[in-house]
Amino acid sequence: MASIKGPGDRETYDGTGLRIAIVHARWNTKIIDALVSGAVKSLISTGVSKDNIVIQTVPGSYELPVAVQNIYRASHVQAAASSTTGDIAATDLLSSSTSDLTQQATTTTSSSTAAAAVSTAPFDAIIAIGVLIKGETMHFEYISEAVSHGLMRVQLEANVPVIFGLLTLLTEEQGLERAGLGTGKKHNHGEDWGHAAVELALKRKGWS
Ligand code: DLZ
Repeated sequence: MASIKGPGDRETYDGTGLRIAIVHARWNTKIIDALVSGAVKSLISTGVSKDNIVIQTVPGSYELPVAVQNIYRASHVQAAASSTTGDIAATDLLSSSTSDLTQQATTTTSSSTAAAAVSTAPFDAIIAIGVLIKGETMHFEYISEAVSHGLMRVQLEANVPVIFGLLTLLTEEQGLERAGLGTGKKHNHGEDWGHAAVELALKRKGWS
């Protein structure tokens, strides 16, 4: 019998003008890279500008909650500074707070186009991506639970959508399948996370 599991039909959402952060762990890089690419691809497909997608990395999944919390806070600081000076570049966020490891989703846009497209508003949503693979000890259970609770806590306390891109895997093969790299039906969960970020970002604007 075919599986009934899946995200269901979704409406089409217009991500134009949204500013989205992706924070990802570096452990299990092959799977991570595919998931991040999937998320970026789907964000762009909805109209989010490449210049308004900020990517930060952390060593492992355990660091995701504190990184999400800080990048979101820093984006508010940047937005406030920008509204007084009017000319702070998006990348200044990085030096003002979480200074390491950030990159714009693209660096190839011409300067005039980038200047028009880059937003300095606080992030509308943040996608947290990590890949935990069960080993021989209880490590996996502790980190999975801590990160899940941590991300939920951050999104409720900060009132910003934090998309749960944490894969908790029993085998590497499960991860490859979910990143669209497996031998079965190719589906990249990162794409779902990008769409979820846009939908929640827009709905949150409507709720507030
Ligand atoms: C230490 C560790 C291990 C064993 N496995 C993973 C993993 O599968 N996925 C992951 O994202 N991170 C792993 N880590 C690193 C921890 O998340 C964390 O970075 C370190 O314990 C330092 O706090």
